[in-house]
Amino acid sequence: MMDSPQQQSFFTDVGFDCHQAVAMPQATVQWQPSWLPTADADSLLTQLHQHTPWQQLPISMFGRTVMQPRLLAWYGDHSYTYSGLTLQPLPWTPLLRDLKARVEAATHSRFNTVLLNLYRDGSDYMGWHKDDEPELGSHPTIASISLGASRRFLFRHTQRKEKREFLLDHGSLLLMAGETQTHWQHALPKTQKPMGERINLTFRWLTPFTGSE
Ligand SMILES: O=C(O)CCC(=O)C(=O)O
Ligand SMILES: [Mn+2]
Repeated sequence: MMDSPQQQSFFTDVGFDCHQAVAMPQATVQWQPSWLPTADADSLLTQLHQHTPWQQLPISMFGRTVMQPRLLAWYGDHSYTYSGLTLQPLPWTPLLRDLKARVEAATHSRFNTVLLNLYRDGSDYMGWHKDDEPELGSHPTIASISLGASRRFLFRHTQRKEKREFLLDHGSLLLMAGETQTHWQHALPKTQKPMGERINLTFRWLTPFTGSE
């Protein structure tokens, strides 16, 4: 389905590109700190904070059901199933559709869904995982935008003793592509430091099952 043309953008037209490659074996990662101009990042943070129907949802882990240590919202064209949970999509808002177009232009990729995570403070976190659900395909391209408090984001290789660390600042763009999800896990650890809110958006391309494969 084609996107409807945007009459007016929510964002400053700065024509940026995401091309700062990070040297990581068996991974394709690009990183652009302060990708969004501060005024755009500020406005996006305020609007998403206020207008998103944030939910705290349970997750199955090792046979137990616990609440996820963050709030989330799922938007786009398809439902998403992970760790025993199926998220039904909310319809694209003009703001998210506009941001998607910006991210697509900067990363030369296409996305049909976005996961929003709200980390209320330093005790909200995301544990070690790969984004390797079958609907994402074998080499998913995932574009991650961060807003609000800067948080540490870690990668660890699944075979080698290698780690990488990024400080995901307000307005930054991190792109994970190629074999990244095959060979590396990532996490957003807890912190005891006093920490404000952070919103993260991960744009993804999902190919839903047809049930006939
Ligand atoms: O909040 C982040 O930066 C990471 C989020 C993440 O890894 C995910 O939603 O799969
Ligand atoms: Mn992830």
